[in-house]
Amino acid sequence: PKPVRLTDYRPPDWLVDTVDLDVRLHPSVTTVIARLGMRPNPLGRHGSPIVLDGDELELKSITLNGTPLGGSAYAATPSSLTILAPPQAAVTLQIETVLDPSANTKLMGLYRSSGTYCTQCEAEGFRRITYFPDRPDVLAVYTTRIEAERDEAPVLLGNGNPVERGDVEGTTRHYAVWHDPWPKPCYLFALVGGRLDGISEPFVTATGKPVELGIYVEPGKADRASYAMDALKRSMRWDEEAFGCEYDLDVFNIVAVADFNMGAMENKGLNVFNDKYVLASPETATDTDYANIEAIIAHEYFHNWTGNRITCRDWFQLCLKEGLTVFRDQEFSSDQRSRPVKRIGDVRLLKSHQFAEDAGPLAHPVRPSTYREINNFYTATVYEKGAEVVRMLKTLLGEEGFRSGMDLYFDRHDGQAATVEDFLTCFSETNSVDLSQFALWYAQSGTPQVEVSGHWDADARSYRLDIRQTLPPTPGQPDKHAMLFPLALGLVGPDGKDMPLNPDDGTNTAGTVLLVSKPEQSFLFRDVPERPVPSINRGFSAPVKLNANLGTEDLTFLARHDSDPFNRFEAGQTLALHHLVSASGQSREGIRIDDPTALVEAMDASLNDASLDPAFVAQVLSVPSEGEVGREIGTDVDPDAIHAARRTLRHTLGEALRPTLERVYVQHAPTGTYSPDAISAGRRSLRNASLDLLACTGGEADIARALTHFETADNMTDRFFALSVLAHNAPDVREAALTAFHERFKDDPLVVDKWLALQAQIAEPGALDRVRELTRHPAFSMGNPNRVRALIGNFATANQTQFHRLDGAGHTFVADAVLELDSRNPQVAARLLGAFKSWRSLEPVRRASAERNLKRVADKRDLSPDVADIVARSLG
Ligand code: HT7
Ligand code: ZN
Repeated sequence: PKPVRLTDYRPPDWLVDTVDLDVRLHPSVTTVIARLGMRPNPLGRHGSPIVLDGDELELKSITLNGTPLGGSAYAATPSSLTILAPPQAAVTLQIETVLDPSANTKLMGLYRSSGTYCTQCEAEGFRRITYFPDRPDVLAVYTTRIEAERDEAPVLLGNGNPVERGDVEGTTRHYAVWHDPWPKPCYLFALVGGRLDGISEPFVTATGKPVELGIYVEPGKADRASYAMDALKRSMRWDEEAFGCEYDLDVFNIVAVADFNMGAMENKGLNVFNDKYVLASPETATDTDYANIEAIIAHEYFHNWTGNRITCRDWFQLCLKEGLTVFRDQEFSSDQRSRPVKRIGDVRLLKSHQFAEDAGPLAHPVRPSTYREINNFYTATVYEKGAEVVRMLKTLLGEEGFRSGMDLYFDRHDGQAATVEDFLTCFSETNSVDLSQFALWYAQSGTPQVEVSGHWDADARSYRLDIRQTLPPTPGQPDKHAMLFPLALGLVGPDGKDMPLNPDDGTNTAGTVLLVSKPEQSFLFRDVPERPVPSINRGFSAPVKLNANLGTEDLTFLARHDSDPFNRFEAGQTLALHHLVSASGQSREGIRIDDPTALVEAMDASLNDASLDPAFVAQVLSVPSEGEVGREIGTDVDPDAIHAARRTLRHTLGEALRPTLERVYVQHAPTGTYSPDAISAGRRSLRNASLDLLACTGGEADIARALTHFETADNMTDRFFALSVLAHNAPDVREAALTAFHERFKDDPLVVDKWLALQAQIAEPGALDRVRELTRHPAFSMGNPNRVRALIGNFATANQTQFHRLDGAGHTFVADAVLELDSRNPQVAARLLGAFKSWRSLEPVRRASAERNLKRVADKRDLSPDVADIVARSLG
């Protein structure tokens, strides 16, 4: 397909005011009759034909203003329908099409998941249901009649409010009518029909309006939906309190389905979820699952305002809803749980996914300027970096300044399809600031590299920070401008306390936040009587790669004393990173920290500090990922060397910290029945991190402890964590434990996914054979995205040594899987291919094998646009 460019945007020529749909569900021949109330757009080109999008549709009939259209009045293909010479006035266009939901393996449009009819329309799936101007700036009011066999689909759900339901006389069929009064783009359309169990609860909004909340799941699983319901109610209340956003319909429904391309979808009043992000019980879900459910339920709910009431003008503006909504869900989770621990987790995710994306051939701006396949832009850059940009805006403007801009945005753009410029204008207006340089964050790709060096002048009692920013070249962007970003700063005195900051006149700060805007800039502080250690980019105030030039001593000091929890954590990570880079024999900087004593002491200090949150200490104990070490090394990366260095370091930590870890393990033993709350989860995470480091030593007693932990666990968090410790560290007991786990949970696909994922991650030469074998296991199916992600996705993204095997067999296996998946589900195939994104940084032998396999994929005839786009950019 031809590239779509942001600069080519034109308003639609025709608008749609109303959509009346009549959907007659049938497993293989579903009929859709769409009645569209349309009119010429005064802002469009006068006299233009009506051009509608379609995809794999079979047209049955068309009428215009009640009159059937003859063959010469329109041109129809499976991918478009053009009404050639429509009157230039309001018209009613009625179109009848048929489609086959059971044959829909792409899981876009209307499909069947385990016998349940459901839809996925974002980004361009509505055109697979009926011919329509499938673009987000066409907003219409929808009324949907859904009809089905009563037995097959007793539950019939649509957008908006229920209006009517009944039996179709003289048949075994019934129907339901739903009306959504809020104009919306077609990507927010949804319907569901199936045999589902549900739970419901009432909610009363801040202004006293009652709302009936419903969560629908597969029969027999309703008892696993209560945590999601609780998270939904907390989200609704939080959005009222934090942003003044109240819900606006009589009902809000969530449906969990087993086959879903992504995590969930924010359809108006009818969110559809991957069941992985709804279903939870202590026996089947881990603490991480609970936290993800809470976050994703919140995220989709928050879209009701940031995405639905105010939507995107075009798909280039995707970050307008996604980045902003991720920021909002992060804030929600921070308020529900520990803010510092949430921040650490979010930054870890950002670094592992987004920094990796920014450093490779798939790098793109938060708001791309061109795309060939929009499905490939639901990325860490649009979502996570997009959220960081909103976070920086808040840091720059302050709590009140940020809220005033948000208030204006909600007020001014309600009911509209908006742009990033519209969003930023609200903040510049309410705060009287020029945000034009800040806007570069939306346009320039790549992670800024920030070099900072500090100089204390004992005589002048002053401290100067010299800052240099560079932005590396990225695809299509060889040269960059300097960015504007907030760099939160502390100067930590020898007593471990923050010194007062006295910026020199002319030093550009807002409180303790430096405003960095030039390629090179210095900041001067007066009245600094002793040499401080600078704590820079506190709370990760800017999404940059920081090099603060701090030595081991200063980093150890910060790891023990920094009052900013994020930087206290980060100092330990930097120590570990330096060690791992040099221990893997790949240091290019000449930094050598072969002796991890400083790191051991810093970790020991945190383990012994009773004032620290256990969840925080658990984070302190985890060393940077193999991917992060590889990125630090940059070129000629040898995953085996990194893996070995990491394994050795963890072994060393386990031995060196043994007495403390053993005590912490005992101290944090469970005290009562399982509860997923943050405090209990934090205790479990520290206990499990201790178990893990001890077991890394391979000691007999340590493995026996892990086995007991596995066998006696009363919840999935502990059971699965112990299983994973055994799988990675105890080859002798691994198989028996894996078999016992499978035997116990074999009827639960979401738990079987954990079992598949774990085996895919074992960093041993047998992993590929094991994964191959598991693709033939009855539990595995190429048709279910969760299964594919669990087994093949984890092999490709979370098993660096085996995916990047020296003999190239890992690459060949994943490329083969991509080719097989491509004709079935291009979106899932394209995402899997994204695992090759860092291939250019590998050492030559592995790099050659990755390139060979990418070229093999590229050479396949009739590749989907999704895979063709990823492979072309990866090789480009
Ligand atoms: N807005 C939703 C994105 C989404 C999606 C995109 C493409 C293909 C399938 C999809 N399912 C959901 C989810 C979200 O970010 O909130
Ligand atoms: Zn979203």
